[in-house]
Amino acid sequence: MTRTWWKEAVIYQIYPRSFMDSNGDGIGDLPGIISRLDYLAHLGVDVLWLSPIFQSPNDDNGYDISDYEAIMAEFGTMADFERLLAEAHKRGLKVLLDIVVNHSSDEHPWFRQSRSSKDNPLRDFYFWQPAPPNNWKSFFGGSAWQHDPATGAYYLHLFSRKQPDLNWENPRLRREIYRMMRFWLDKGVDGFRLDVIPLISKRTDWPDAYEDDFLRTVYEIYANGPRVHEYLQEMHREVFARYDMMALGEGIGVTPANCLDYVGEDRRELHVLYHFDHMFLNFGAGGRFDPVPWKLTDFKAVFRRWDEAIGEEGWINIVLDNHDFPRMVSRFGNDGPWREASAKLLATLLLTMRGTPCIYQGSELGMTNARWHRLDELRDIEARNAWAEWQANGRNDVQAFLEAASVNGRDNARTPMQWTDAPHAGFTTGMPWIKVNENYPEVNARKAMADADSVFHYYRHLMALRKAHPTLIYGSYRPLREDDEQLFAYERRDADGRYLVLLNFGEAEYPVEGLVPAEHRWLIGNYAMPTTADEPLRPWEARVLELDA
Ligand code: ISL
Ligand code: CA
Repeated sequence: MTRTWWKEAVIYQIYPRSFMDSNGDGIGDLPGIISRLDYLAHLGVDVLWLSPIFQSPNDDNGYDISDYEAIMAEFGTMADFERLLAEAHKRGLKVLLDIVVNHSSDEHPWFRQSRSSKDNPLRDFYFWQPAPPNNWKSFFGGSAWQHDPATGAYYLHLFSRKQPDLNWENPRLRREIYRMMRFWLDKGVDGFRLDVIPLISKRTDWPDAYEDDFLRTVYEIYANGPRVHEYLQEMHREVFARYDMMALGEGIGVTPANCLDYVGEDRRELHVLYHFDHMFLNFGAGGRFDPVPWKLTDFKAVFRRWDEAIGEEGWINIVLDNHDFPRMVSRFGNDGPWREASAKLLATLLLTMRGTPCIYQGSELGMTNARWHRLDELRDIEARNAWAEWQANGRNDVQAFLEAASVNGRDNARTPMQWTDAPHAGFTTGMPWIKVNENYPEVNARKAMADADSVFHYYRHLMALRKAHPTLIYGSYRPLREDDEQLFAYERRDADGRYLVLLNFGEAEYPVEGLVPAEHRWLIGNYAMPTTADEPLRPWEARVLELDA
């Protein structure tokens, strides 16, 4: 297997709107990020992934781009971006931009022209139909086809009405996109995170979707379209192959069966992608606002299946949360009495699995889901639309909806970064665009940095350990006790070393007899070093041991 920087790196995802506000307007911005680069360098991450920073009317917080080559005015200027890039590079941090090319904003000049008349030269930069050709639904609720009065036709939008899907069948559109990508790479950015990239090729025979199974529709109808690999190979040739860069795909709809088609080293498509199988585990039939319990055995099986599928031939990301999902400690850990222990346990998983880890901002502090008490606290278009849909279906129980949003809503991960115990967690001197999590006096960066036992310092130690023991990066993955509902255990191994990771997903002690060989060295853990090899795992204990080869 080839060794590359993007396999060894740890990525840190910044959601710029909620990271740091420099001018008191309540919205995070690029100068705010610059002011925190020393913090990020101290944490010890290698690559920053910035959620979209391009000009946008913010129907979906920047995932609706109206100019791919301009900076969102609220975030700053191109000069600010160039300074951010230079200052990041000075500290050895690389920068990935989040490029959204499955769709644009309806305010993009391309769409303005496209919608203006049927014979406009840009008409088929988007998908127009005289009437909806199928029953497709949008990710954000309602039909995926929107009537447009200017020409009396319908356009496709898999996300919001303000996010019309781009028509990749059009070679001129593809050329424009590759040119735009080179524009950023020529400026010195180190790669891209490619939003919903498996969706760019559409089934233009327009088959019907499964009425009652949206996720199945995503996997089988929206994603992995007939020309997706042709487009990605072209993109690789026209863009990726010309730079030393990282192309990270958001792998929505990709499965273990087809993942190597995207990231197999011989394919010359993407370098790496992240998948969703464990992220959808607690989605019920009604999606994220219909949460259901998840089981550790199912969670572990996802990691095993993906590792087996990727093998030595490709590479994936390891992701436990991001701006689209609840906070990992609230979801997979325990955000009550065991918040710090379980946040560290999840950090251990994230940083000792095979794959390039993505840390989402604030997880290094053990930030938790917010509680949503009122509808008007919610900001996410997905949540607002979902509530409208509940009502349209005669469900008017506000409390039940807020309960579901508190478990699974995307706003949970979008509350401002908690820097200090000052008002608004030190994120802004003004009024934050979304409420701050109430626990900021307890959970904040200043406090964590001053406490040698904090989640923050545990992340630092783990990242240093990962660099010092490359087996934790490249070594094979062998799961143990796969049927156990409390223990997540595995070995990482190659010619250079052998490691055992033990993770107790629960409050009860877990006996380790039969798991730990007598000869071993304790490397790191979220409790004091055990005094005997057989000491049971304590509540939410994580232990990483080095074994004899
Ligand atoms: O959050 C989801 C819907 O329930 C996810 O399925 C999400 O829509 C999917 O992962 C795609 O996400 C990406 O594209 C969206 C944007 O809203 C998300 O923030 C982005 O990560 C549209 O651009
Ligand atoms: Ca600001």
